[in-house]
Amino acid sequence: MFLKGVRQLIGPLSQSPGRRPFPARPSLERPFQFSRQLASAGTLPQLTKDRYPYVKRGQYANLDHHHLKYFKDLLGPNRVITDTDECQGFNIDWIRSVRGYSQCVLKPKTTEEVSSILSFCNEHRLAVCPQGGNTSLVAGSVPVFDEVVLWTGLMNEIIHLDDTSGVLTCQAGCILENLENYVANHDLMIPLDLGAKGSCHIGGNVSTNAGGLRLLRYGNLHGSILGIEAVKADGEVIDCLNTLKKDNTGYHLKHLFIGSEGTLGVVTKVAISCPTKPKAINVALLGLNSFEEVLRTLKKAKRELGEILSSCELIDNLCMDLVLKHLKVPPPIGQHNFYMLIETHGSNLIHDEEKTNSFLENVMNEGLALDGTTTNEVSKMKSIWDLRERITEALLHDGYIFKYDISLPTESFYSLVEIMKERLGDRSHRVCGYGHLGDGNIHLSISVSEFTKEILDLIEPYVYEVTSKFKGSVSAEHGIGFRKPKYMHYSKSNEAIMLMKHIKNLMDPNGILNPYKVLPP
Ligand code: FAD
Ligand code: 2HG
Ligand code: ZN
Repeated sequence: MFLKGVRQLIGPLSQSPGRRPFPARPSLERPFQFSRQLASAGTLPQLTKDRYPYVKRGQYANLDHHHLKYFKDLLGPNRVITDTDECQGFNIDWIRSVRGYSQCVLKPKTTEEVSSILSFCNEHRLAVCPQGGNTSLVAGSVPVFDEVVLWTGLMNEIIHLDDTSGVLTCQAGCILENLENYVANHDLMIPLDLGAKGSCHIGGNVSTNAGGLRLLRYGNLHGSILGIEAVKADGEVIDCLNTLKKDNTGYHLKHLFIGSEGTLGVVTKVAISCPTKPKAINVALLGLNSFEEVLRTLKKAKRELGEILSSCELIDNLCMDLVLKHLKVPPPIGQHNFYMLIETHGSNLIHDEEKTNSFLENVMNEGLALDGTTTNEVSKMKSIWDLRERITEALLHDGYIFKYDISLPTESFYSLVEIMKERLGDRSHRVCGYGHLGDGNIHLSISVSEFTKEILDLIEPYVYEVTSKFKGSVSAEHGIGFRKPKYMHYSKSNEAIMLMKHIKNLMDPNGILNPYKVLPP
């Protein structure tokens, strides 16, 4: 449905084969095999140990043939990967910014196998890097040195769906998009959606407390994950696989595993509460001149769309130019400094459509938006969403990318982009911003021709100092991973960091789980 007087989308925007296919993780049918080949193709990123020489390997054992024999006896030869080429894809991150040199990838299928692996590694002081879809944007999912990779991709069983309560129980290695398709057949939806959903695993999502495109409406995983089963570093299985909405029996241990990025345990099963699938979805794309107008439009969207607002995203002109060029599609509306993508989820198509159209009419009449289009046709909504979701992929074609995933008070949301633009001048290709405006979460991206220490030093820690001055968070949704431990103090007190270290020592006294990640040294 298009609004009278508003520029309309003519035909499909994009001939791209689907919503998911970004280069390193494109195929739903064979998400793993294809991605690993691509991850290891082309020029290799510098080894992490050389690029970051100040990070020293811990006192862990070196893998030997006794260890390998144990793993092969446990899993069989086909689920223990030692071939250097095959291991490569597990050693390199999605944006190809780091590279470990693990010589061993383990592919368990059951909780019991994970338990045996961890118990053995703990006893023999072998460091372990848990890995799901390897879409981490903070280099959390790949080894820094030679940690054994524990890949969850074969733990992909859906265990149970209660279609009355909406609770889905599954193994941690299920691909998010597969879960979404599964529950959609039962008129339910997964309360989490992100551009990497064709590759990322639900266990990875839980371990990073992933946010995504509709957090504004459906909240974060601390709310929707009802239960977790996880294996501690010593192999002990912690069964908190609760499926009840309400359960106040003591400490909620599940929260320790949500967002701890594989440093406290390996998540093996999850129970997630799935809302009813919306019957009506509408999408609007607006073009605006200034950030001030963006803020006023956001406020209006919250007031006027109220209970049906499901997403409110921002794209700046530099990101839009890049993604249009990359997708090879014509611009859906005229060129503007800012674009807002607004989506509604509701149960009455006519009512929601009227509401969305009248919202667009109002913001245009008031001169807040200069241009805009609305639609509820599936292919057109997908084309609009592609413009937002595929920016990460488009940026990969713009050189080496420094990424910052920052929470800021909404009024300062775009300031960081402007400040960094000014600081870097012509030393960068592009300093651009996009992200989850409705949640105050900006993705600042800086592209340069190649990584250099000089440019890194110009950006960091300055970018985090500015974030801290604005009282923002240095990680809104991607986590801390390998990239940010030394900057955590910009967002957390010393006392809070010390308590985290105590919890880590209690749960993983030998520090075998995902070392060099999350906690500052
Ligand atoms: P991995 O990358 O494999 O691992 C992530 C971390 O979790 C690592 O520290 C790893 O050790 C740990 N881990 C993985 N599985 C387990 C397990 N079973 N038990 C314990 N630890 C485990 N993130 C967002 O929050 N919002 C977005 O909108 C978003 N969009 C993205 C779009 C693109 C194109 C890409 C490439 C990434 C995006 N991300 C986003 C980042 C990423 O997809 C998320 O962090 C995702 O949750 C990671 O899932 P994964 O299975 O790939 O985990
Ligand atoms: C998104 O919102 C993701 O698209 C990725 O969180 C952000 O590429 C990024 O920096
Ligand atoms: Zn995001």
